[in-house]
Amino acid sequence: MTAGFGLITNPDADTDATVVAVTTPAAPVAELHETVEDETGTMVMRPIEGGFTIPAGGEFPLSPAGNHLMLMEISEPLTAGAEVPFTLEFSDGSTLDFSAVVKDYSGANENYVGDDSGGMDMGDGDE
Ligand SMILES: [Cu+2]
Repeated sequence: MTAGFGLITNPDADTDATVVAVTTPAAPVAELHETVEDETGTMVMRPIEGGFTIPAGGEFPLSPAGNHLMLMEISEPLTAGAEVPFTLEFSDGSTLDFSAVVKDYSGANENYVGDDSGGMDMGDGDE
C-alpha cells in the first residue's frame, strides 16, 4: 500500500482550513483517509467525511495509524528516494502544492478496509 504522511500546519490563519481533496501525478486516484476502530475493535481506514480540518493557528498530523493521504491504483511502484508532487485543495477553492520524498515503510500493519472484500486497490504490497 502507498500512503502519504506528514504534518499540515495552519500557523498564521485566523480561520480553520479544510482540505477537501488531494491530487498527485503519482497515482490516478488519491483520497483523504482516516483510521478508525470498527465494531470489532479492529483499526480500519476509510475516506474521511468532510475532509481534513486544520484549526486556525494549529496543525493536523498525518500518520500511519491516523489520517493519511491514500494513493490508489498506482501502476508503477514508487521508488524510494523519488520526489512526488502533491496538490491539496481547500474548501475555499485555494490549492497548496508540495512534494514528498518516497520512503520504504514497514510499520503500520493495521487491517484496512477492503482487505477482505477486495473492494479497494492498495497497490503493490510486495514493494
Ligand atoms: Cu488509506
